[in-house]
Amino acid sequence: MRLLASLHESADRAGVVVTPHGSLSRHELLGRAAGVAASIAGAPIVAVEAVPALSTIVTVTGALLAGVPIVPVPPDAGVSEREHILRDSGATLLPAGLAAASAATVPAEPAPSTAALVLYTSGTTGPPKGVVISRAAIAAGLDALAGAWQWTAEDTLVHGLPLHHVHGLVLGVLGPLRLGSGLAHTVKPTPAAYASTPGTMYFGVPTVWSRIAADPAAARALAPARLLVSGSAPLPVPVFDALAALTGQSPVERYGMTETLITVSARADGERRPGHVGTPLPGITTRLVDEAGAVLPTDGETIGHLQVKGPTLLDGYLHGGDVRPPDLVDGWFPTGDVATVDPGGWHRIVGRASTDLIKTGGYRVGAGEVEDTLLRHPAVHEAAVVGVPHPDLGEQITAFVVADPVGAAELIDFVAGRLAVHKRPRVVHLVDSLPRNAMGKVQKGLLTTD
Ligand code: MLC
Ligand code: AMP
Repeated sequence: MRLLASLHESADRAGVVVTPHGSLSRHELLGRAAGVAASIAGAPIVAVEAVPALSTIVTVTGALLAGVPIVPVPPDAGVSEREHILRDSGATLLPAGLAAASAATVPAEPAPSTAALVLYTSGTTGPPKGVVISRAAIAAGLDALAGAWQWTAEDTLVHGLPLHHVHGLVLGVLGPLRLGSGLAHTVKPTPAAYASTPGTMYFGVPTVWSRIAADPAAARALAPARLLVSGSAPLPVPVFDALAALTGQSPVERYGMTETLITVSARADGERRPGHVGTPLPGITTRLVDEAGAVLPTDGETIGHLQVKGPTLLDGYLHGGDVRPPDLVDGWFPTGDVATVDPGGWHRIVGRASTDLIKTGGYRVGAGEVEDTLLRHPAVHEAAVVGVPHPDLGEQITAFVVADPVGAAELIDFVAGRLAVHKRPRVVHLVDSLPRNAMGKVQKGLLTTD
């Protein structure tokens, strides 16, 4: 089956991909994407400015038709992050509105093992790394979700998530294009936009759901939907409960990573358990291990490092033009998350093993890259960045800085201008010194915001 099967197989439907600024039928999308494919055929790798617009969807679809790996560049990326992504990937940046003429000839389907996407994502230190994801992984991941969520061509998916991550792009765009559902992209994931856009499935990160839960009229407008899906970060139990009360249905939670796609989920026809992310999707196996790698019991209480195995795993990280395979342990990918699993297979994500990976508004941000950027400001001598629990964002990026006299706003703008805007610290504490241990390492646990 072709990766974007519905584009080739489904009967056309008017306005199958819709944004507030326009719409495309499947036929129009296929023609325009085939035009893009013809204009980039043979390129080793391309990049696109992933603005939330039809043009991005056309360009990504064209690259997938051509079998050319594509790097979606965050549209709010500052100079340093943009330069890093383009230099590291070696990709040519195509304009979002690549003015290619429509074409009638669709290229032959590339091999399933071909790289489809390179998604840049943060590690604990250093600049973001390019995660290489194959067509086969995307196909397997979407088919597993189709089963778990009973996601069919009868559905209309609504979301307004960014188009440079797994959630908004792989699930939120490639899902409808493979499975045949409609897609309404609201450009921004606001409560008002979701409430005014009819659909059967709504995707959001917990920050989106928490804002909807705080807007009862908007939440009630989603009552007719078939599925409200939350992922990318922990959904607070009070938000789960508020959504259930206001919409008459409990949200479906699912868990995943850029490197693994979605691996664990609640099912459309099954239980939805607050504070839990569900059971492994078909084809995925999971296990908990201790620090030494010994397998731990799945008794619902024992906390261990979560590892996953299956067909949705990354090919590797892009490195100097090569794909460096991930550090798998006998085929198991170490997620970096700590979890419990109960005898029925229900997973509860307890947190991350490292405090240096922050999840803010559903975005993954490495403390190291924010610290490195702050240190490039001439007034800054030392910097330590942490994620502080936050009711709206999950975690709020908070910086502790030893510096010559400088305003917090200047440092925030300095980071926002160099990295993606959402990587900016929302709060900067100017301090006399950072707490360090005898080895000179910053003791982040001792940083307090009082
Ligand atoms: C603010 N802005 C600035 C600025 N401060 N611009 C420049 N300099 C500054 N100092 C601007 C921003 O550009 C933006 O402009 C506006 O202010 C608001 O920005 P914000 O405050 O950062 O937005 P916020 O409301 O906090 O966003 C919340 C959110 C967002 C939920 C909408 O965090 C979001 O879209 N999250 C989704 C993340 C996601 O998709 N993650 C999936 C990862 S995949 P403007 O013009 O834009 O309004 C994954 C796998 C899986 O995790 O399991 O799914
Ligand atoms: P990213 O690579 O940006 O996709 O981030 C992946 C990380 O997001 C995971 O390692 C988890 O820490 C977190 N995550 C994703 N989904 C969930 C979820 N449903 N609950 C808790 N954490 C999640």
